[in-house]
Amino acid sequence: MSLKEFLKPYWRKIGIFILLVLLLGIFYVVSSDRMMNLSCMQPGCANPTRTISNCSVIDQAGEIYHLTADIINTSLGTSGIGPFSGRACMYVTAANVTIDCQGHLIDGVDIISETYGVYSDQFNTTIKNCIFTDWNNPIVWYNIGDSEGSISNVTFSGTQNGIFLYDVNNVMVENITAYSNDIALAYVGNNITLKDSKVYNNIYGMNINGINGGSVFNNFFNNSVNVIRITGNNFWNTTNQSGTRIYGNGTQIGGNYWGNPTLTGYSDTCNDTNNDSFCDEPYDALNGVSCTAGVNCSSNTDYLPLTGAIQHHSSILS
Ligand SMILES: [Ca+2]
Ligand SMILES: [Ca+2]
Repeated sequence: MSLKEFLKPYWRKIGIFILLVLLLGIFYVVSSDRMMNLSCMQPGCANPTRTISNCSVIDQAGEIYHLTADIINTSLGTSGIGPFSGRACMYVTAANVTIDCQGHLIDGVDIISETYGVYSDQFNTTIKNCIFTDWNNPIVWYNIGDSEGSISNVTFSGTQNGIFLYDVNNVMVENITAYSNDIALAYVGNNITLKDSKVYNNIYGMNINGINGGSVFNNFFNNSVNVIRITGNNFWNTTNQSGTRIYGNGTQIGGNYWGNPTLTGYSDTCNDTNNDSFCDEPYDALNGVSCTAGVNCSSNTDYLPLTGAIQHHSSILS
């Protein structure tokens, strides 16, 4: 009897066995890939990374983009990418992406109307370690709703309208350095936090419109007008707690340092009779005056304005 004849009664079973093995193999490949994706939601997982060295469409969801070179005098005009006549250097079209400039510069050509360093209308964009100059807006996030995104360690100057978040909620903005802009920060949205930032020598520091539940604390403001407009109800201090002040003496953090270029800002001149390096009276950020808690403070009051600076402001201005 040949082998073929011997196996003949079993062909059907062998076929089914091979089919099962194939199906199991496919299931294994699909499930392991799925597990990798799921595990990437855990802390410490390394998301896929890629490098970019020029203006780009950021279109791979979940990926980290590392900028590896300065982008100088990038001329966009109508040949750029993104919305509004294509005037974005980086145009984010996918969710959950990170742009890490690694300290590199994204520089435009003077201030041309409607030019953007980074434009995103996507969920959970992260922008960090970037320097922007010469844009209408260094960063625009537009019509995202719930964002859950963050902007950190970003410096920008020589821009017209600064960081602009429009109809964007739940954003963390921290460790920002903004100077020599017309407006540094403009928001329309809820639950946007600004902390640990230096906002100075701008014409206007902040323009907060239609926002509620925002938190603004441990920032240094030193602008011609620190807050041009506020609507809604927002927190202008965190609880009195130990921490590193953005500026001045003191081991406790709380509210913001309210300076101005002539050294006559509220934090520059307020009373601190108990020497705790907080102004003795709250600062009503809406009306730009001191107020008495429980009596005449608006719903936009810094109850722990910082004071106790020992240096001239020039020590913090870079
Ligand atoms: Ca330039
Ligand atoms: Ca005090």
